[in-house]
Amino acid sequence: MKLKLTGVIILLIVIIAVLAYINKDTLVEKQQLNNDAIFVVLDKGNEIASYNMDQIITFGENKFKANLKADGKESVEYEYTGVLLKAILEDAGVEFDGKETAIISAIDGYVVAVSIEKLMEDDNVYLAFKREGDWLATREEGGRGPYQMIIRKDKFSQYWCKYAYSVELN
Ligand SMILES: Nc1nc2c(c(=O)[nH]1)N[C@H]1C(S)=C(S)[C@@H](COP(=O)(O)O)O[C@H]1N2
Ligand SMILES: [Mo]
Repeated sequence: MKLKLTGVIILLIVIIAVLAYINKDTLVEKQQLNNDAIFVVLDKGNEIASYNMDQIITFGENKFKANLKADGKESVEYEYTGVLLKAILEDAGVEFDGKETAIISAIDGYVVAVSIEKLMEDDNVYLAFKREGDWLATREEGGRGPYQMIIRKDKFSQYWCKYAYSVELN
């Protein structure tokens, strides 16, 4: 009886160790996926700058709260980490004069337009990469990242852009 119990305990320890090992590998892979995630700035359809996650993070890891309203669900407030979208555009050296809208495009073909007036506001239009301290999962993983454009002051999130890939001023 005692021997049986010891056997079960050892088996459980082995299972836990294997699961921890597998999980460690997926964490490393996830980190890699996030590092490789690219966000591009376009001008008249041409790529003028491109950033990976390491470069995006150099614009600051700003924490802010915003309300995510998933379809058919109650809205939930989360703490996101991201950079102001305008900071990326300024770094890329885009011309703001005479432009009216920022067009954010996603890998699923979704496109969101944000007025330049809104884009230039303090603490509003972000490119987020973490939620509650964790990297945003990719579309393949069932997430909304690796980059998600978030309009912090919006009461609901229908004008946000999941899997954001590029921005262009028009
Ligand atoms: N890339 C992308 N972003 C998107 C959408 C989409 O289909 N693709 N849907 C929008 C809509 S209609 C809503 S309500 C919000 C929230 O969608 P979710 O519930 O899938 O998070 O994301 C917005 N951003
Ligand atoms: Mo929606």
